[in-house]
Amino acid sequence: MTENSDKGRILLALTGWAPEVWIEELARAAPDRPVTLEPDGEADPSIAYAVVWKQQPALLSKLPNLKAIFSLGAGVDHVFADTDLPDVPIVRVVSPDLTTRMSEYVAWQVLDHHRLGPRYRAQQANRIWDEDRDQKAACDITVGIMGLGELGTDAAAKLQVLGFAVSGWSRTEKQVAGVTCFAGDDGLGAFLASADIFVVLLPLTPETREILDSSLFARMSKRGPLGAPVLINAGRGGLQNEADILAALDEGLLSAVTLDVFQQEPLAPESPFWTHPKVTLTPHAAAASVPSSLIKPIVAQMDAHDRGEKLVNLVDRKAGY
Ligand code: NDP
Ligand code: OXD
Repeated sequence: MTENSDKGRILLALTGWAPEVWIEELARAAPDRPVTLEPDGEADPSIAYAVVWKQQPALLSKLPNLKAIFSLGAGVDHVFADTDLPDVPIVRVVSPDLTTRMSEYVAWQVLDHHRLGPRYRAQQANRIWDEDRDQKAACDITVGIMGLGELGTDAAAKLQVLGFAVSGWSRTEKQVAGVTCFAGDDGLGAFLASADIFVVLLPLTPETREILDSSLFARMSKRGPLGAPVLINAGRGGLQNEADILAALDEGLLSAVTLDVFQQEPLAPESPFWTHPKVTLTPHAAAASVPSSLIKPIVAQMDAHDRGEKLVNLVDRKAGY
């Protein structure tokens, strides 16, 4: 990893992910762009681009010739956790592979709650044969999606194919086929009253931090066929107030939750979420970033940028996503 290149080097900065497969994929896609692996590369003038998942703070701002930062996640809160960021464009992941994986996860979890998966698994564990003869139809259930972006709109389309009614909530006004759309603070109350199962696909920003709290749960509809609402959070752990979720489950304000993301990851062994009977959890596994799907488009963007073309999937720094 010492050779030079006219195109400049790529800094690969990863926390918690094994680097080998990313290095291999970069070498395949960009043989003319040598890779430096963090923590090497400090202040290296030959580094042109950074490809990051939770980079070390204050590293990128020291690179004098950095042209852009590529996030290996769709979410970019991990990039902004570094408060000393250079003023270069930030590009995030928008990928059919990642989107498909997320919609699979959403469909899986919505169907699991709808078809009483947690209840029947508990019955199986206790050898109880007890069919619920009142199983609702999908069309009797409204799924409310918080975040109608790349992931939310695809999930909305696929849930409709399964027969669910879908509503959605976004920051700005949107029109999404077949979806009853609400936006902003003004639309939040009506949105919360509109659904039975809530799927959270929001980015973590200063506006959305701990938005999933007792006051929000109290505003969710309890008139639907499921009684108390179900919450599925595959966005970010920072969106949720975890003590409030546990209290809401115990008080019956929520009937069940699926959580893929947590305030602290990995989840601490002593967390009550592991064993709570109304909690289904997965280890931030809803939609993985896969090197063979993501690296080629990232390198294509580097090449396009070097030719003077516009970058796409840019992060809006002011909005924070
Ligand atoms: P997008 O940026 O495409 O969409 C974000 C959506 O959230 C938009 O509809 C946006 O509104 C809305 N939003 C943002 N801020 C607010 C707010 N304050 N109030 C209401 N709505 C708001 O993101 P993606 O769909 O690509 O990804 C969403 C998130 O999913 C990521 O940020 C990441 O955190 C998470 N994720 C989790 C994964 C996992 O494995 N668990 C994998 C991949 C992503 P508007 O349309 O008006 O801009
Ligand atoms: C992402 C993630 O943001 O994997 O893409 O969480």
